[in-house]
Amino acid sequence: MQHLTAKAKAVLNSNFNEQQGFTIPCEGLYPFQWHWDSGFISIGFAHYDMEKAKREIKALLSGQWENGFIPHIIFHNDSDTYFPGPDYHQSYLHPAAPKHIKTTGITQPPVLGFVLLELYSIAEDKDHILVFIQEVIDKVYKNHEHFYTYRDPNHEGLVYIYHNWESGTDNSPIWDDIWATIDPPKYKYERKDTTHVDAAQRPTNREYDNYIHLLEIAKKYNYAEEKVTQHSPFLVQDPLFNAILIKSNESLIELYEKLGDAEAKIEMLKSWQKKAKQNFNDKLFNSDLNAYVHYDLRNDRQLPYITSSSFGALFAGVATEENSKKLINTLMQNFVGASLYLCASFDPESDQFNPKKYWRGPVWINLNWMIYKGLKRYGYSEIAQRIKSETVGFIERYGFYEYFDPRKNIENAAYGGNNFSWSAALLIDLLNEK
Ligand code: 2M8
Repeated sequence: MQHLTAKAKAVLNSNFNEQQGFTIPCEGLYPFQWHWDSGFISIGFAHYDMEKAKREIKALLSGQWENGFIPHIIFHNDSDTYFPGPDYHQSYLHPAAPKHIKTTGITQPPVLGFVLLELYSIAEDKDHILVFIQEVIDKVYKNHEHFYTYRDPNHEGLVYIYHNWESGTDNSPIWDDIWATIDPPKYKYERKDTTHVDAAQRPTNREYDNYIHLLEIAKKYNYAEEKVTQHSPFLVQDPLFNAILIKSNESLIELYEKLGDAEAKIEMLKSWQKKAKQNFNDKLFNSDLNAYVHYDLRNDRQLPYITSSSFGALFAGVATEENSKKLINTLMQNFVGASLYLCASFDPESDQFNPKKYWRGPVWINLNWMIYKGLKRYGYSEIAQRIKSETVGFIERYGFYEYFDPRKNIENAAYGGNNFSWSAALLIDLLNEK
């Protein structure tokens, strides 16, 4: 296994931009700094190069907007291998966007809170890492404050996303129900992703029209959050996004308690947590499916599908005892019972399950990592060990790919980009657990 860790480090090191201090997810396909990728990447670095782990986070925060918003991509560099790039997004339309650097105007799952706690746990010199955490923690707090101020119009403690790219699970079949409510124009643009990866493993052109359409709406209103709330056809309370926010709230509380002198912030975080945990269970649990599901706030309905995002509730510790048991049964029946490796990104029992296509079925290492931690948290050690060894198994067999086919006995089960950073980073974490 030491050999595998060494290979993982080589992947991360070669994707690290020494001059600007950030790591690309994957050469060619994703040539900039992505928000949740960087969080996971930083955890990998923390095991062997804490300075890089810190630089990664600082580089991400250098793109934070004045109002606390943290964008989904920070464009430290130029590149013509990706669409849509910095010139398309035009973050300058919003007055709070930084002047010194270009970013997008949409966000991604807020991983930084729990990432800081992971860094603390991994660090040997706790005092030293606390100095760094003290330096950045208020920025992360401000980001959470931004979510609860602008993305929770009904004050439920559950925040919405307004773009599928904000979820991180880009072309999940979940979004098909939203696409059915809109009819975007056929835009003219040149996709780059399908020049790097087989188009059969990526979203369709029509799906890209939807993605661009949502960005066009946000740009039309200069990324003003209140306007997006009024006008976007896509307003979704995503169980993974919210679970990550809740997990990060919990981590911030723990860290502020260590740092001291932050009572007001701790109180505020606790009050967000209380409301969030209640409504997460009341509103997002679907008792027919026995799983947490997405809620379409624009059309006031649950989107009744089981995805790997459903299991984020375990990672966050937000599932009640009763719901957690039902959720585990669902995992055992639909995902394990289907004789697949863990964990398919979409319900293998559904007609819309596609084991080869991006977020419509393949296994993703970051989701497996969170589900592994969640299973351990709830005391399901046997199934936790299984997901861990299957995760390592994929990488051992095929290398550091972006996503994998969950079916057993498939000849080539590795898809998307190769030398993919979070696959390497989280493998390092799994193999070097403390
Ligand atoms: C994928 O998303 C980007 C858009 O953000 C894309 O397809 O162009 C997703 O897998 C996302 O979760 C990930 O953060 C990003 C970079 O790895 O790629």
